[in-house]
Amino acid sequence: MTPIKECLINKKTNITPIWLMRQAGRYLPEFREIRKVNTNFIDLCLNPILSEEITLQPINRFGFDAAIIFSDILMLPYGLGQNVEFKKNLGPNLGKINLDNLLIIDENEFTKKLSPIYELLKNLNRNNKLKNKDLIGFVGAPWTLLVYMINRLSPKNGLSEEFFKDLKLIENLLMILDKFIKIHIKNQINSGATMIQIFDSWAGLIKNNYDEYLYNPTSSLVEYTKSLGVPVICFPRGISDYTKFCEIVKPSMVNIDYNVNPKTLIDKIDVPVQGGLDPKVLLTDKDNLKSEVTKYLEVFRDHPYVFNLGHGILPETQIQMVEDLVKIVRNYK
Ligand code: 1CP
Repeated sequence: MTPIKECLINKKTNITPIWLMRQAGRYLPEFREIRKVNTNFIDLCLNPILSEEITLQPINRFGFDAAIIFSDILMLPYGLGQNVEFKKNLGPNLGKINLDNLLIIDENEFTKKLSPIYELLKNLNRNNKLKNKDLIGFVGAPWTLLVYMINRLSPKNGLSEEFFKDLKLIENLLMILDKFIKIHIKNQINSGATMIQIFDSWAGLIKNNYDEYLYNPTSSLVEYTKSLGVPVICFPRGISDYTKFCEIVKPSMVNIDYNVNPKTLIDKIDVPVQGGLDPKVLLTDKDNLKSEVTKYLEVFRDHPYVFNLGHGILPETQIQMVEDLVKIVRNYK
């Protein structure tokens, strides 16, 4: 059994498994090399040879306990026919949506468009490089995908009133997303994903209507993934009440963000926990890293815990700090 599965199933806590969100990415010189000559990000995600190489880069370097496939949450709107581009210094830039087209897209067409992602998973399973490690597939949560699909840009500066002006569109999109996110989850599992993570990176922007935008749509995906016999990790970044979230949504494990105080959470949470460390700590020094990492390890000493960050690793992170991090976690007794 993989270390993370042991942690989830046997609640064994004497070793702490580790992997990092965005571990395959811009902080790695070997990733930047590939990226330099592959300027179209979507094409890179649809290239199973290169995306396999990128997925394995952090595994080969650091020996993490899980590989997360190199892909993006915005491949789903791409699969639905929405134009998706990544622009330098701007981030994602999506095209206008056409609801009539979205309502008639069928499962086969969608699966065909995203087939290189499923091929990537099959190839990773074939080459045995992930012995005793999990292979994590992922999706964006309905709310976060809705935000990108309607806003068409990163909502870094928040959402305007304008965003909610067409409630019928929101309702229809949530229905379409529930259907196609499930198809994407099923396809990833059938191709060899041993775990699914649901990224709700913009959950913190939900101000009311938690049932409609957070609890109901996420519960539907969690229930579905569990029915396929695969554990599901939720990352509802920025919400104020992780305890309530876990009680309602019942994920196999929850990834906390760096604003959560682990000390106050620990007494109120029953599910296994992942993550928490502020990625900015990796931009400081080794002594500070050690004391911050140890805080999490101590608090979760008797609780099933997978080491990870409270959001993705930052592009400016030094390799040495990641090496030190892995050592600190591995040597903790
Ligand atoms: O070179 C580059 O400029 C590309 C940077 C990059 C990378 C490496 C993007 C653009 N996406 C990815 C890969 C990626 N994205 C992975 C696989 C790699 C890994 O995790 O090891 C995953 C899981 C994601 C997930 C993702 N994409 C999320 C959820 C996690 C999070 O960080 O909150 C989100 C919000 C996206 C959208 C996205 N993709 C890329 C950008 C710049 C953004 C937008 C971020 C924003 O709105 O500010």
